[in-house]
Amino acid sequence: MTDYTDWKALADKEVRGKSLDWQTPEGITVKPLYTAEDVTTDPGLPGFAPFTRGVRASMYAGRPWTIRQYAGFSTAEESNAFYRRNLAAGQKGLSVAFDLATHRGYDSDHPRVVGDVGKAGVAIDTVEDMKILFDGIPLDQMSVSMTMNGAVIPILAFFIVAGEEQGVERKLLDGTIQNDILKEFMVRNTYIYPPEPSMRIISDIFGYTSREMPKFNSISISGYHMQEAGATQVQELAFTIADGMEYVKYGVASGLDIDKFAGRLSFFFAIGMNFFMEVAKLRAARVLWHRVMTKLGAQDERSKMLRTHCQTSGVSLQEQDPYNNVIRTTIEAMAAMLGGTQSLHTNALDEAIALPTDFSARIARNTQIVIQEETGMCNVVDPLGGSYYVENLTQDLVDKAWEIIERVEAEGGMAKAVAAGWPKAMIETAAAARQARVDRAEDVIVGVNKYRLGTEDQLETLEVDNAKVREGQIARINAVKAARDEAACQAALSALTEGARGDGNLLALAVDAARARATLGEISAAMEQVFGRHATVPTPVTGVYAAPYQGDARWRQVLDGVQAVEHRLGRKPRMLVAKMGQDGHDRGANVIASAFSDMGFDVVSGPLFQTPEETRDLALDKSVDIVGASSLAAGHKTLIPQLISLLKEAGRADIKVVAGGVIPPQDYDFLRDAGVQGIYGPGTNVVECAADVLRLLGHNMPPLEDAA
Ligand code: MLC
Ligand code: 5AD
Repeated sequence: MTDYTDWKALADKEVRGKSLDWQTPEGITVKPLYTAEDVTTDPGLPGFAPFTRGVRASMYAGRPWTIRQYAGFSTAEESNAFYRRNLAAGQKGLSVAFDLATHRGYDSDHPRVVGDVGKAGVAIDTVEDMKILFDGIPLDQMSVSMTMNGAVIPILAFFIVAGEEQGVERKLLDGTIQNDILKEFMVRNTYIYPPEPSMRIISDIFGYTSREMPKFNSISISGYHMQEAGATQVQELAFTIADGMEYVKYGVASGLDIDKFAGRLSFFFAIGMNFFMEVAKLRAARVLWHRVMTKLGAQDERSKMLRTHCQTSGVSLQEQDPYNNVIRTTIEAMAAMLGGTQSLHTNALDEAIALPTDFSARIARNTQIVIQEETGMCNVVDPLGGSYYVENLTQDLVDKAWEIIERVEAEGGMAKAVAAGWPKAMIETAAAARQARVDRAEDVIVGVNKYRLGTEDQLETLEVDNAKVREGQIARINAVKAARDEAACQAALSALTEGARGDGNLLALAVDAARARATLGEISAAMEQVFGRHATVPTPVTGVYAAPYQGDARWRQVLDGVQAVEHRLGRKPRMLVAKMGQDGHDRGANVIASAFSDMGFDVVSGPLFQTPEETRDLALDKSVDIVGASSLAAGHKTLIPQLISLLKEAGRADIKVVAGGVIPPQDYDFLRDAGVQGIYGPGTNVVECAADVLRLLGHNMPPLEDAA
């Protein structure tokens, strides 16, 4: 009988003793071979605790996962038409993407949101918009997910009232609200209120929905955005489960019976390119949730069952050679279904540049339909169950995540950990390390740092005319305000403010205000009067990006360049990393701030959510040489030219402005004409970006070829 030792000897001979172990960013050593000896736990059977192999006995053989594509742009009319076309073509559930003005509790006529209306999602200001969004879509038959966290009270209230006015009873409303604020403070940044009132809002929603809306999933506890921000799979897993624990504790502390609401908690994970790790992550998540819910005293097995939505990873998709994205998304979709997801969004191939078009949305949707209807993959439950590697990884992930969860618990739970800031710092450290591995081509990305094309074809992308959407929204807000019973509306808003001051159920009070045609901005403001608005200052990590570059010739050239500029100026070159508008995606801005400060720049990390005027003031106040505007939510054509004009008016046309982020190549000429001096899209090597900035600052930077 041959055994592992025989295999090891043979393999060593084949590779002449070279180690074949793979160190993953999670700190897991993956071996080249797994055997029965590596499996120490029995995964049990699907449909039974701890649900390692799936939450349903029959899984997809009984009913495939829900094809639920996240979408929304421009107006309610346009998004409604897009939903209907998608449903007719085989999509099974809806998932609404709101614009950033809506997320942050501002009506479309608010001066802070000029660049954001209708851009990254659909603009919703009143119940009337919500009714149009679901026109012809029966809310008792179609399950609807809504990604809303900041303005969760008005949006859920509008949804309930839209249902009511469609003739659908609350108890029949089926769907999910994201309602996960802890990860907003950590990574996604669409918070409105400070943490404490935000947590109360969640308990109020649990209370209301568990009483009134038994089919509705009251939260979607999300790790997705953590992975997008750079978290490793272990971090994503641990912090998501720990967030879930925190919500359950708050719910119980507010007087709810755990088994009355826990069965309607749901989850949301990202599925990236590390295929087996992602499969194992979903299995590990179910084991962990079963463990923590047992610990928290749940009795009903349904309360301990982790049901999840997944989305393939946006950050894994590239602007360069974008048809490769179809391949990536297919692999990720397979990992999600082999991990046992309940619902799935597959990203579109134009992800890195714009929102999906009808064409790219069709390919994305069909990726799932082909798996479900052509491959036979759904006919067997958990086909990877019993794989030595997958079972071993599942256990490893459970153990590694548990260590972090125990740390969170020892420090008093996730709300405290988030306030202390260490989970965010841990994720940003992982993000900076990943960026360095990509820039050094240690982590290969086909078409970006290897096999890059000489010339790229341009994709046709979706463009939203936000000025036009805004005008239309303002007209509708004014019409709603003109037609409503003003006294009744103001009374409902005052009652909401009083409820916020006391302990009224905020959702119940907001439903009254929504019926009285209060706007989203008014409902948000009624609570803001009591709760205030939350703000944070970015604190980028240092030293992580630089570490692997020690001894690198190009790195040295850039450091020398920075020093030469410093010598000339008599101080370090100073750059403001600016985030304007309601775009809270800050991974890129934080990575740039970290890397540039590692290279010797004096970096000013601007706060999130600035107006162009505020950015100008900061640039002047700190006397920066250059402003790097980071834009990932399509506000670039409005906000960056405004900033340049304001700097000119202030007599500081010498301050250079560059732009980075999700910017379609079609917009480059427009931005250059407006005075933008450098544009750095997705896939930019950060060291080369710095080299370019040094050129702008007058340094005679040698080309990359000379660094060898
Ligand atoms: C399922 N069912 C079965 C079955 N499989 N019944 C018998 N046999 C089987 N094999 C039943 C279920 O029990 C359920 O009924 C019903 O069918 C629906 O199945 P489900 O599995 O619950 O699916 P679904 O309704 O799609 O719900 C999935 C979910 C939910 C629980 C994960 O929360 C959800 O849809 N989440 C989506 C979240 C989302 O889209 N987020 C987008 C984020 S984008 P019953 O009666 O038991 O309920 C984002 C990006 C950004 O965040 O940053 O902006
Ligand atoms: N429509 C479609 N997909 C969207 N995403 C974000 N906004 C939209 C939208 N309006 C997707 C992208 C992004 C992820 C967070 O969600 O894939 O990376």
